[in-house]
Amino acid sequence: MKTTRSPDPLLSLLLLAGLAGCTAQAQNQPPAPVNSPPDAVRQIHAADFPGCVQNILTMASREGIPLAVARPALEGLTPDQRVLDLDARQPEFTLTLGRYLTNAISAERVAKGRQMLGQHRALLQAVERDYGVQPEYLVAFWGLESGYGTFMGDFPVLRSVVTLACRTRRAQFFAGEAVEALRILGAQQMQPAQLRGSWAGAMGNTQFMPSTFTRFGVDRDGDGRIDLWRNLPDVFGSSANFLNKSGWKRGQHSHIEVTLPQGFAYDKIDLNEERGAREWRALGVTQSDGRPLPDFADRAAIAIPAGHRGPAFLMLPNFKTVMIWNRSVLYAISVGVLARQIGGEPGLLREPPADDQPLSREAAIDLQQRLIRLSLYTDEADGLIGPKTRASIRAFQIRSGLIADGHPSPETQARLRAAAP
Ligand SMILES: [Ca+2]
Repeated sequence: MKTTRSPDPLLSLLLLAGLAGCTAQAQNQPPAPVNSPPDAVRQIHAADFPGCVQNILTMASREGIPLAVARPALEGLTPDQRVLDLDARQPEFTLTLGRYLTNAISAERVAKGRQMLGQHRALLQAVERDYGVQPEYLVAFWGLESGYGTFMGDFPVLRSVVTLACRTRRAQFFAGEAVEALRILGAQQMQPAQLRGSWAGAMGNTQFMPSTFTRFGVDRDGDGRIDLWRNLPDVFGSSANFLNKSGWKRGQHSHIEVTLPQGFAYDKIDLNEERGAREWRALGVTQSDGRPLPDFADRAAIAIPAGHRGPAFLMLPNFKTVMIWNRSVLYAISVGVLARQIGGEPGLLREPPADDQPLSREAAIDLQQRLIRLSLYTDEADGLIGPKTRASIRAFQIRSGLIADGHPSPETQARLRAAAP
């Protein structure tokens, strides 16, 4: 999660980025919910703000956090209106792959990433030996999350997550985060004012939520504290530990850029359409530089987030691990593309089409309503381009003689407007 107060444009755009209903809000959510008594959670919203804070204090106490830590930290806490304003900002656009990558991966970010890789090589290689995560991937996460430590957020995290717990619908998640923030204060002997992060509670160089910190944080330099703000051994060790525990496969990339042959059957492209290397090879899929697909373990799906005119990505097992970090396909593509470039490879061999425009919520609703008029879409026109909408677009493309990639390209939108005026 990110603060939108940062100078980096990616931060605000990340909040708006969505594919298949995924947003950066999911970042670093723990695989399992924090173990809290559900009755306390249900009661959280029933009370006014001080009462809600009192409920969190009760939860923290049940979770074994000393009252001597929790009570002074929560005393007199008031809601942070800036946090509520930022939380109320709804996604206005579905970002295009091209726009997302432009914001995530600048030439400067690649250059600085290569510089950081050289500068911290010995440390990164030691972390790789212990956790199996390649140095260029750790640097890529670092670059995307905080611009290599240049924007980590300056909100007091405890106040942010208490505000979100007591004043939004995600009470359960953020109350758990508040308890974990209190646990950090006790274990790390920190003052609430020292625990700084994004408006939504993500902290330090790789923007860990409090629960991610307490579950996966590592004191790698052995000074007795986990410092994700200033200590790079702790930052890299903790990030690699998270990825390792989330299933990272040692030494493997997260994606391969691939080329699909002329006349490819695009109905085989879906996040759930997983095939083995031999099957994809038999369908004519190659690496984008023309070499045959290498063997890979398990099965993998292909993503074409900019349609058939844009790049195609074979999503290897580590792609799924990146999506545990942040459940956005575009984020996961960005991590892999940036990591490969930091590692010395060129960028994408196929650029996203330049004429693809971000789809506003209104334009997406309009598109869905036209599909409804053609009896190709039966769900509610909600302005979210998910799997059902893409399947409907695909059906329209088939009956219009277009390549059926399910992508709302400018041509597909124009043909749809003509067919359903
Ligand atoms: Ca340490």
